[in-house]
Amino acid sequence: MTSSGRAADMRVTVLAGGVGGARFVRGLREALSGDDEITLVVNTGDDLWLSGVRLQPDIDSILYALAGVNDTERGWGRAGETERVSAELREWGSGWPWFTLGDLDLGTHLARTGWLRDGLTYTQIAERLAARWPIGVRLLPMTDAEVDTHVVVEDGSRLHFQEWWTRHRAALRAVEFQNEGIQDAGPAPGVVEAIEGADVVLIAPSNPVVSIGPILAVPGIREALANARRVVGVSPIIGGRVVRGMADACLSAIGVETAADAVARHYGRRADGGVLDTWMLAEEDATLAAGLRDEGWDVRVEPLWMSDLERSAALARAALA
Ligand code: FO1
Repeated sequence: MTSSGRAADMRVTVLAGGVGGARFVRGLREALSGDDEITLVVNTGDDLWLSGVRLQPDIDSILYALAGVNDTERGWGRAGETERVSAELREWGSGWPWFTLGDLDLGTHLARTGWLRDGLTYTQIAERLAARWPIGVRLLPMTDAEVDTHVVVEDGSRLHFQEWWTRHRAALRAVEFQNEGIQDAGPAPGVVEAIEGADVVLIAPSNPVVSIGPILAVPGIREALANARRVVGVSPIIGGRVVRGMADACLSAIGVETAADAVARHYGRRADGGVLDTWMLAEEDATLAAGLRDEGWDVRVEPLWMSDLERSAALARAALA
């Protein structure tokens, strides 16, 4: 038995985006023992080509956070970062002046791009990146295909997701998110097996639209979830507000209210053709539980603030329970 009082050798698969996903997984890693197996299926819908290199922001955010080399202040990139190359790229007019490629972070992008040119897949590259630090989890991209997200805004123009998100801070009213080419993509090798073979699949409190949305949109992943043993989702909304990021702008674009029960209904119950068996919502949103229960939902009300590692671990334990 582990310290949490349950049998060892548990297999847990998490569907996750970047920063919120990383916090949740750090807690999960803390809550589980070394005999347990954690597989992360990570969103790659935020990916982009810039100045000739391939960026995978969610993969990198999770990798850096689990390795303990992330910039906790800024929320993305490496700790102790310098920006000499980025300044030089700006002088050349290469890339986007509002988007910074840190020098250490660029090392990751250069390595990845070199491996891509050598013919490696994103799955193989994630494995190589993860081998650098003892991160204690298996990191899988959701797909080996490139499915960069584009955002159609009110005036009909179409921007790369990163331009909408970082340059415009999600302030241009989005009317549609398009994961280019996703209909022809398939789950990366190992993803379906990780979902179907897990004791429990957890949907991290990541952005439901642009982090979890692309993962669920990869053909074959919803089908794998339908065959999973148990699927538990954690609300990214606490007290009617998004915990971080600008998920409210994404939710309103797809006509979903920024509320914990609305996000649950957006994912749907497996019994009704959705993806979840259980929904965890915050104590601050406890009044929403009754309505969901009336609709047949299995709802757990828990403290959801992941303000430190112990609280993240407690949340992970609650999700596993
Ligand atoms: N976010 C910013 O707000 N400004 C940036 O210049 C920026 C650069 C950047 C470079 C690499 C990387 O992996 C992430 C970066 N981010 C930056 C974060 C990123 O745009 C988003 O927060 C995520 O993609 C949304 O999950």
